[in-house]
Amino acid sequence: MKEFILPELGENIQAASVLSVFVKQGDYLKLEQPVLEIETDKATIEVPSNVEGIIKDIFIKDGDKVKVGQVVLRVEAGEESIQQVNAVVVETKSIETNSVSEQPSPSAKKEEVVSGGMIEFVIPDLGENIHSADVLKVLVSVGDMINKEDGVLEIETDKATIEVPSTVSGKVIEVFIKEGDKAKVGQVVMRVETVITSESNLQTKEVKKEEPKVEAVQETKTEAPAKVEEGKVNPNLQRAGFVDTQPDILKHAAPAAPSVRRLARELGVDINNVPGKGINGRISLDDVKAYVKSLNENRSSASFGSGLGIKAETLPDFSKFGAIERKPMSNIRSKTADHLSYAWATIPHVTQFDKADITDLEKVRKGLASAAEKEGTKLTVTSFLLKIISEALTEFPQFNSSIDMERKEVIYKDYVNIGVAVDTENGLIVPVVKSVKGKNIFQLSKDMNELADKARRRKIGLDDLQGGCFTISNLGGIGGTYFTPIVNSPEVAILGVSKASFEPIYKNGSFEPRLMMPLSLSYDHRIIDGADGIRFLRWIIDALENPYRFLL
Ligand code: CAO
Repeated sequence: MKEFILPELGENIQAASVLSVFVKQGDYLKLEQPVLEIETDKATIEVPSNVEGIIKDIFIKDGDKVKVGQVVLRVEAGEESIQQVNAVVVETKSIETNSVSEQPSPSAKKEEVVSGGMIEFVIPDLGENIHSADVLKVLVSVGDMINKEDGVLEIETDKATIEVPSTVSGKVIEVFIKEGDKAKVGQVVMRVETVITSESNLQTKEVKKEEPKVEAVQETKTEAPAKVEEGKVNPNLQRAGFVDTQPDILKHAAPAAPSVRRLARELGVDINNVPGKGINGRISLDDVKAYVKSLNENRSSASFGSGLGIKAETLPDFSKFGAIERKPMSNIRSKTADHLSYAWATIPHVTQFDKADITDLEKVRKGLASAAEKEGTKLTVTSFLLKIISEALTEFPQFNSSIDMERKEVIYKDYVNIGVAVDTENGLIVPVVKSVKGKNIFQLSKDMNELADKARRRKIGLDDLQGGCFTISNLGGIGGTYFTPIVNSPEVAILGVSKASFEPIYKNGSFEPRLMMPLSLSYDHRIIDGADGIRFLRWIIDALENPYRFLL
């Protein structure tokens, strides 16, 4: 038996709090394997083992205070351990032989059960149409003990960099490939002196249940230690010992190299939750990093409402200054707060201001009033804007796009759906008028009024709120001059419309009273440049100022 005691932790540090115990009774503990995570006054430290063997007793648990020199755990190591491990292997071998000879099953035949068998590990199938790859790194050397799923090579195909995991456990006897080589699928990478395959482990367990043959163990005990030097732990057998002593975490472990597990542990993520993108779901360092990144993104976007992922400042006690009343935020308000905070924080906004002379448009609108009435609707400035903007989006496709920064791609849309901000008693709602492109101005007006009505009566469906390409926010029915609308992410632009009013405009050598409507176009500067911004806005203004030409 060997004891693992808490080592010196540094000057003046006599004790620490145990944050996590990584091992449990029955685990096979390896040298350097992390045993504890502890917290001292100065830091959080992972304490590695300096003993090796099967853990028999653990004397501390999470939350304990542990002192330097205190016994943490006891392992059965050295001779005792070897013998126990040998017994497992020998027993395995003898029973295996029995069972195969008595009942030759197909699965038994394909076993490479015995320790000491040689196996060649070849480059596995790398996917459709991939026949070879460049070897970036060889992760094993002659003499290494490797486990199934340990990384053997890092290779680069046309499509990705992949870590190739071992399908065998054992000692590496020869390596035939080196860094910089071009390796072909099926090419021999290394020769391994095998220990026990996972299939054989399963079979062994089954057979052992039926026939716990003690004599067989003793009878063959002399054969198996052939590979063990006296007094020394045969690494092959240590691995074999994992048959029954391997910690659960390794038995059902997600496929990942120790370095990858270490990184996951250091970053505080459960490796079993990390989606592996390698062969057979193998997890690479990049997969762990990508997973942590996605967690962070989700975390910060989840807290946008409370301040963009930045720690919120503590609010003062307002009641010190006068009477107050606290009311819960409505669902719409809280969702709007989150969404707008996200858009504001992630989109580099530019807002371009200009004015449209809608004097003639107003004449057209009034001229079409009775026709609109016959159609069962009423035309407003917003109806015209819907029609004009649908054409503008076709003319300027970058305004009808979304950005995928993860993949560094721009998504261009062939369809045109336009959201219209509606002021309701319950807050701002943006229903989306669908398939604007094919519809005439009366139909658009009808659609918009129905949606606005539904929104105000709280009858809007989820589908009515989705799929927008661009948003119009018209505050002109209420008032105001200019404002800076926030782009309705993942769209890339929004048109703010303010109240039209008569202004003296210098035209044909004299001032004329013209109905001028202020426009504020906000856009995402990542995809739209300033020049395009003003071109787009001027195109809309030109259409508003020449309604006959536009409508015809
Ligand atoms: N300048 C001058 N007059 C305007 C105008 C403008 N920019 N916009 C609308 N009008 C006129 C209309 O033409 C209509 O005139 P008539 O009474 O002569 O027919 C009148 O004002 C009322 O229009 P409306 O507001 O009822 O209809 P609309 O189709 O123009 O707008 C809607 C519909 C849903 C956009 C509007 O009702 C609304 O809710 N606006 C608020 C949007 C909002 O809250 N935006 C802020 C988002 S960010 O916080």
